[in-house]
Order: sequence, then C-alpha cells, then structure tokens
Amino acid sequence: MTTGNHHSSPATVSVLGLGLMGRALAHALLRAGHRVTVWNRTPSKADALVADGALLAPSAGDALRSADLTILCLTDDEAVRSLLGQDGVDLRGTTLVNLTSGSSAQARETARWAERRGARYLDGAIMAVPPAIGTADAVILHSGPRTAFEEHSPTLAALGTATYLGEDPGLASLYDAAGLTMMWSVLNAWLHGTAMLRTAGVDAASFAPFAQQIAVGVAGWLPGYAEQVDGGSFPAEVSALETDARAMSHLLDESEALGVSTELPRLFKALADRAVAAGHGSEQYPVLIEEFGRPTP
Ligand code: FVH
Repeated sequence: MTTGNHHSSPATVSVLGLGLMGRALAHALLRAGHRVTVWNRTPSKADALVADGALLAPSAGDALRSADLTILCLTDDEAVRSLLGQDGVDLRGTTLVNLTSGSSAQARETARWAERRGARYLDGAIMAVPPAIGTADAVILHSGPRTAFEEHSPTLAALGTATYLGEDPGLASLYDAAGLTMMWSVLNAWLHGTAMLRTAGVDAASFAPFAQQIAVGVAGWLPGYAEQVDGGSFPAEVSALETDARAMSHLLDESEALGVSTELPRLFKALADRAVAAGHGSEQYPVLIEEFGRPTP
C-alpha cells in the first residue's frame, strides 16, 4: 500500500459527473490551484464551480480532450461506459481515474474496455463523504497501472490521502467492500449489545465507551491473527474455538431470554459449529477463515 505525495504542481484535470461527490472533488482540485474542466449531464450543477473558476465543457468528449487527467464520478459503471462509449468520445491517450463505486469484476471489465480504446485506466474507491474531500481524512484507494498512479499522485493528493494498492484494477473495489464488511460488522455488533443492555435500562451512551474499548482491544489482535491466517496454522494460544462456541451458546440463550434479535449470535454459532464439526474445535478463532473462504452452504 503506497500513499501519494502532497507536492502538487498545477495540472489540467477534467471531472465528469458533478453529483454531490463530483462537485466536492472538482472544488478540491480548484482549491489546490489546478485548471479544472467539468462536464455534467445536467449542466446547471456546474454553476458554482464555474463561478469558482472551472471551465464548463460542452460535451464529455471536449472535457476529455482538454485534460492531462480525467476523473469520473458517476452513479455506477454502467453510466460510465454509456457516457464514454458515445460518439465523439475519443479515449486514445487519455488517463482516466474512475472513482465511481462498483464491484471488482466491473472495475476489471471497465479497465479492459477503456484500455482497448487506448486509455490508461486507474480504478478508485472513495472512503469518505463529500465534506471530507480535500482533507487527509478522505482516504481514496486506487488500483491499476503504477506508472499512471505515480505520475498523477501529486494531483490526486489534492482530493485526500491517495493510496495505491496494486496493478490489479479490481483491488480498490475489493478493499472498499472489505472495509464495508468491517464497518457494518462492528456497528451491528454494537447495536445488538445495545439492544441487550436497553432491556436493563442501560442507554446507548452508557454502553458506547465500553463497546469502544472492546472494539479497540479486538482490533489489536488482528496482526497476530493475520499471521495465523497467512501461515495456515491456528494453535490455540489464548482460547480454543470450542470454548468460544460455548460462549456463543450463552450469548444466544441470553438474547432469546431478553427478547432481542438472535440473528447475529445464530450466525456466529453456525459458523463456529461447522468448524468444530470439521475437527477444528481445539484450534484458535481465525481458523474460521476456512468457513468464510467458501460459498455459504
Ligand atoms: N456521496 C457519497 O458520500 C459517496 C461516498 C463514497 C463513494 N460514492 C460514490 O460516488 C459516486 C457518485 O456519488 P454521488 O454522491 O456524487 O451521486 P449523485 O449525487 O447521485 O450523482 C450522480 C452523478 O452521476 C451522473 N449520472 C448518472 N447517470 C448518468 C449517465 N447515464 N450519464 C451521465 N451522467 C450520469 C449524474 O448526472 P445528473 O443526474 O446530475 O445529470 C450525477 O452527476 C457513486 O458511485 C457513489 O457510490 C459517493
């Protein structure tokens, strides 16, 4: 994982797609002193940008022609390809950074599609909301040709913390999805714990600091557990999976008795029970990677 540098020299950048995110991207580029050309299907969304010094291109093809780098931020990849596939759009010699959300398979397909038309293509995933764009808090993941990232990282750094993941154009979307599963898992676990405590009159604010402590503690286990996953060996150094599976039964019973949702504990227990049944009960928790690494039975 490489982070782009912040020594930006002015470049000519086009931004195609001026929704909430595209406008934030274009404003950040203007603030960093770049020459910015914009295009949007609904041209009125460019008004504030034009007032701030952006040039409104009459067509997407014109915007592409005038730029060292073109950033795309549309609803989805289908919109990207329908826009770039129009007559009058010539991708030869262009460098595209597609920050539109999508799957890793779509990113690889769009990369091949764009490269066949003569473009250099970097895919990207924005791990931030529009107000954070232009600050270091806005982590933006990129994958695709390293040379293209390195050449344009000074410009991309104007948008946030530009991070390079590797040559496979699908990587940015994959990291995006992996980040989402982390985020929703933590939030759902917190909400389940909150629902249990509320039955005893404990409010969410009282539980939050304890929950945070647990989340931070568990986060600290990850590097050691990652070594076990990567090494394919799971000695029970602190706890065996069968011990955890018994604690999951308590969690399930408690949830049932309290009358709150049992969906999460049932999921935990089903995964652990399968691994125990497959003979992994005396190993450590990360052995569950084998359950996560295959399709749901
Ligand atoms: N907003 C956010 O916080 C998230 C953060 C994480 C990443 N996303 C992704 O960014 C993409 C754009 O999101 P957005 O919030 O800017 O979305 P909208 O405000 O709805 O703007 C959509 C723009 O796409 C244009 N568009 C849609 N279809 C077409 C098409 N067929 N041809 C040309 N342009 C098209 C639309 O144009 P218009 O409706 O204004 O004419 C907007 O410019 C998205 O992938 C998020 O997942 C943002």
